[in-house]
Amino acid sequence: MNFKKTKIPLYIVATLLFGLKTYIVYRFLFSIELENSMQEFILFVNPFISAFLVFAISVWFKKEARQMKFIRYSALIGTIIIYFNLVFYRSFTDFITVPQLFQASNMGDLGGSILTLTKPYDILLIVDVLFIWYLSRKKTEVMTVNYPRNGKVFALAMSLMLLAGNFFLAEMERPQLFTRAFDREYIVKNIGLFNYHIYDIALHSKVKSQSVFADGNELPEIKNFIKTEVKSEEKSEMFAVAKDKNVIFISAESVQNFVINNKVNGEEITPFLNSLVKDEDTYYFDNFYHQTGQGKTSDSEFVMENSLYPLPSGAVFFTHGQNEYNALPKLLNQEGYYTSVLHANNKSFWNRDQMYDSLGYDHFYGEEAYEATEENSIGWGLKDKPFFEQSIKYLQAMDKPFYSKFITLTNHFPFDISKDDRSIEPYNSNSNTLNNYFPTVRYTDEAIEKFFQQLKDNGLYEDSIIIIMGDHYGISESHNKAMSQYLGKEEITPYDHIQLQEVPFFIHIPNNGNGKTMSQVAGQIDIKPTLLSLLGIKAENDIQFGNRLFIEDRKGYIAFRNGDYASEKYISTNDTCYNRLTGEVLSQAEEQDDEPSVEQDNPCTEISDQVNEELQYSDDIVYGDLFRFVNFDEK
Ligand code: GP9
Ligand code: MN
Repeated sequence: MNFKKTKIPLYIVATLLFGLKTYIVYRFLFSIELENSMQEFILFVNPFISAFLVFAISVWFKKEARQMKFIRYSALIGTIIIYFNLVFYRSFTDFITVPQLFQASNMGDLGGSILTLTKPYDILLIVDVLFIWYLSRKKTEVMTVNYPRNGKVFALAMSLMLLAGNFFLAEMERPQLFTRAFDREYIVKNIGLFNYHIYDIALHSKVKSQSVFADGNELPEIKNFIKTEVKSEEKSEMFAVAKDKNVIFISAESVQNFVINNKVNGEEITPFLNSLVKDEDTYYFDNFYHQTGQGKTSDSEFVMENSLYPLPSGAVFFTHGQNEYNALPKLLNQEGYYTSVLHANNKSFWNRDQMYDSLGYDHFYGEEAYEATEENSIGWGLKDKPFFEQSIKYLQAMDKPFYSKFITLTNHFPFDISKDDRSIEPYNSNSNTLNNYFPTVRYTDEAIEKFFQQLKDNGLYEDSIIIIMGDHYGISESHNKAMSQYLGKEEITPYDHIQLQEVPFFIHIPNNGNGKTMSQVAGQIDIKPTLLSLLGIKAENDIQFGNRLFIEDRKGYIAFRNGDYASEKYISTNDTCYNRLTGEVLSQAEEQDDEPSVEQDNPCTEISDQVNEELQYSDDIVYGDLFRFVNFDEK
């Protein structure tokens, strides 16, 4: 490149000024949590990269005036975007999303309070814009560039390389940042506000385009399937046993069923949950599976409250938070329940703030409803014991009956716990994850025990039923070696892997007296119909894929998101059909000459076909947002 005079191109100056401003805003005006120096670094570089990406486009304009105009207006529009996000953030502790932009009520509220949400120093946001504006008008001579073609291509290549570098760092810091998409704050933190908006627009255009052609004519077929294959007319003896009782639902983070009635280093892992197994007021399901996909906790919430399946990829909470649902909180609201979620984490995590509105929740007690200090927090935040303790006052103040969902946090990967909180010692294997899992599971067990006591002490126990569910696995396949050592097995086979997807499920009904262990195959999909039945709510028009757990006439299988399943007789996984009770291989697809052989007499095939049909129908409902065409109140 030949430059006649030394020039400082405006697009570079603008990049530095605007980038610096954006960084200051991220760092000091949004409260973005930074956990390590890598995150600090990414947050520092991404504003400059984003700014360069836009301003460098200017080199393609031939006319000086056009170049300057482009830079001026880009800086102005960028600043307006920052400002609106800032105002929105001050009100919702979240970043603007496309659907929120079109949600009149949200924006209406904001419009009214925009002045109160603006701080005097916000005016400083315009300083760099004014300066860029000034330079672009007065110093055109030195500021414009007139690159030959290869110079322009160089600027473009540079932009793309920087962007790729940014994405690479982000992916390293947060694997599956985009496919799992768990939190807007993470996305903004890693790729910046502007790239986040582009991502958000792309996501919602995709979601919209999938639902825009749906017109509800798929519904009769789906309803017919549910009528013939899923629902049952059988009366349940348990119908209405908990009528008008409060429902306290505990989603126990990462607690798997293998810890129940099991020991580590000779010590019981979950003495309290074990005592519930024997308790006469408790129904314990010992063949109960989680059915989550990539959306982890949020998927488990979705399955259990809708009795629909999560999605094959991504988290449905994130991608379809604006759909219409006929969820448990909504149905309970109609019956006069006050519905809420209590979870001491940031509200935008898993897009919960939006999704909980769509599910019909009255209130979400998030991070800010709790007092978290350095002493009472660990890992992901507030520890489970103070979490339950601080929640009691909210339960006391609630209108009765209430439905309250508690989501615990301490037993989350990487299973951190301080020595003081540790009642049992870690296991000893090559996996620190598995080793540390046991003491944190025990901590959660103790937290739940204390919570039972607090409910009793505060007069909340007698009128409530308490449900405890493990949300999903805590120990992934990568720890199979350590797991086989712990379980005393030679290896973890695909059959064992499916059995390890069992999570504990308890229904505790004070003064019931008939509690027992129930061993039918059950899963999170069954919770909604079961709970409605216990509360004496019929919801006859509901469209859902689960069964009531206290009747005999059931589907008899639990489908997993990938098409595997566990039925009363079989487990189907990895192209193999197993006897569920013995683990014996009944049929295996053999691959010969790269062609799968025709399977003969595979006893698993029949249910497999039905599982796939069912998953497809559930996906049709979610992708097509089909419930907008259903009137669930119709008699
Ligand atoms: C986050 C908590 C954990 O709020 O629910 O989510 P997970 O990583 O288990 O899905
Ligand atoms: Mn979880």
